[in-house]
Amino acid sequence: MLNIAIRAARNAGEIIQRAAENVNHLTINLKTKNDYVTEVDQMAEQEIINIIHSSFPEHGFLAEESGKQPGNDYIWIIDPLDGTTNFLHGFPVYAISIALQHKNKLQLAVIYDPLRDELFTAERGGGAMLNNRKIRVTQPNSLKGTLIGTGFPFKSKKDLAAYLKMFAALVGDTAGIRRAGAAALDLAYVASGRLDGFWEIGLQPWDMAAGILLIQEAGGVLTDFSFKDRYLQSGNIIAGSPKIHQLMYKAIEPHLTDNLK
Ligand code: 2AM
Ligand code: CA
Repeated sequence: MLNIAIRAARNAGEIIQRAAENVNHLTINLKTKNDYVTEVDQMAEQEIINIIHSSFPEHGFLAEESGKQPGNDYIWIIDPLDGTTNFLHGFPVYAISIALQHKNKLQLAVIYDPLRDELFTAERGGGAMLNNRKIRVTQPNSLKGTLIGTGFPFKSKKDLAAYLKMFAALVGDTAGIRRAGAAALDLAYVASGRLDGFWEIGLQPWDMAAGILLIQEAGGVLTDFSFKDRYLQSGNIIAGSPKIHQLMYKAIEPHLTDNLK
């Protein structure tokens, strides 16, 4: 199943990179650009679903562009292009994210960065890899010197106010905070030790699913803002090594509004 997922991700990567060559030359208005990107997203997603479906016709899907397709106990959670806004601007941070859930448990994860040809993979109980090398989360003793990833809440003004307080609580204690714009890659970077931690409000399941398993298999910890594991439902997530996760939670917790708990 992992090999099929990798093939699907690489093929989608080819579609996206072919489109990227044109996106830089486009001098059309934003509306048309957005439609173009939607087309790229849809083509990449269809490629992924076709490849998986032809090997596993019974499996279900939850994909960003085409939504839910019912199946048996296996569900593939797919973001064909995470970081669409980046892609549209030629900002070189985007990826394909594919995860497989069995009876609500994540079983395998693939995140592929087609620009850098970096393939992050994980299987439950089998560890996490970057291009076939084992990866681990970092183990700092404090926030001092850490590099933390995040995303801005772009939907609700109310969440933005709470978010900015969290940001203020963390920024001074770390070496820096980065907002690169592709949550799946951020999570893969936590798993591979490029980031020491990550938090965001209001993500979608397809932004997170593969990254969650990657971090767990790389020795990291994830929770929602209630210190529970309902992040796929709430979209709110804190991730890092056990120690960094705990320190981030402590900094974030005082700023939680009722709708975030
Ligand atoms: P997407 O490109 O697949 O939609 C970062 O905050 C995450 O939120 C990204 O993974 C991005 O995934 C998603 N997102 C959705 N809409 C967004 C928007 N308007 N601005 C920024 N990120 C957005
Ligand atoms: Ca997307």
